Amino acid sequence: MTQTLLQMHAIAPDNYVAFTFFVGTMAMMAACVFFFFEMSNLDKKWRTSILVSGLITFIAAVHYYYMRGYHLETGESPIFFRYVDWILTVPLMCVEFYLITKKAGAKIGLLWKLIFASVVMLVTGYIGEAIYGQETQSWFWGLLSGIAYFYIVYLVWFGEVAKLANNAGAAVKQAVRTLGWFVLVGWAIYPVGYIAGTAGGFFGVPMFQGLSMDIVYNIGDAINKIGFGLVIYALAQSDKSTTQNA
Ligand SMILES: *C/C=C(C)/C=C/C=C(C)/C=C/C1=C(C)CCCC1(C)C
Repeated sequence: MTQTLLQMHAIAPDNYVAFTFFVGTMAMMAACVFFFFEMSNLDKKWRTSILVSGLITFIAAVHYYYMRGYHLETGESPIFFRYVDWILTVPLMCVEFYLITKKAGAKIGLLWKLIFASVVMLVTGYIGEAIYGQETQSWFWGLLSGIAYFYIVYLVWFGEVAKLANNAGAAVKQAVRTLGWFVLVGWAIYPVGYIAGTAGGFFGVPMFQGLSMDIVYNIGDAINKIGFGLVIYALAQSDKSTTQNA
C-alpha cells in the first residue's frame, strides 16, 4: 500500500511533464507570496493591481498542485483543471488592464469587452480540446478561439486600451506597451500547444508534433502569469520613485 502510494506520487526523472507541473506549483507559490508581501511597500493607488497579481498566481498555484497530482495518477492531460484555472485567471488579467487604464478614464464597458472576448477564446478552446481533441475538426474551434484572441490583441495595441494608455502618462503608457507584448508574443505560446496537442493541427496540417501540449502550456503560464505581475510591480515601483523625487 505504502509502496504503491509512493510510486504513484514520485516523479520519475524523465517525466518532464510532471516536473514542469511541480516547478510551476513552486514558482506560482513564490510569486504569490512576493506580490502579497510587497503590497504594503507600494503606493496605495497600485495596491489593488498588485493584489490581483497575487490572486492570479495564487489561483494558478492551487491548480498546478492539482494538475500535477492528476497527471501523475492518470498519465493524462488535466484539460478540465487547466481551463478552470484559465477561466479564472485570464479575466483577472483583463481586470489588470482595466485598473491601470482607469486613471486615464477607462469605463467598465471596456472591462466587459475584454472579459467577454477572453471567455469566448477559452470556451471554444475547451470545446476543441475536450470534445474534438482527437478529431481533425479541432482546428475549427482553434480558429474561433484565435479570432477572439486577435480581438484582445487589437484592443490592447490599437483599440481602447491603447488610446487610454496614450493619455495616461509615460509610466502607464510604457507598462501597457510591455503588457501588450505579453499578449502578442507570450499568449501566442498557447495556440502552439493547442496545435501540437490536438488532431486538427494547423488548419488540418500537422505541426509541432514532437512537442508536449502540457509542457508548452506550463511554460506559457510561467512567463505570462508571473511576468505580467512583475510588469505591474515595476510600474508601481517606478511611480513610487517619481512621486518621492518630485
Ligand atoms: C494564465 C493563463 C493564460 C494567460 C492563458 C491564456 C490562454 C490563451 C491565450 C489561449 C489561447 C488559445 C488560442 C488562441 C487558440 C487555441 C486554443 C487556445 C485556448 C489554447
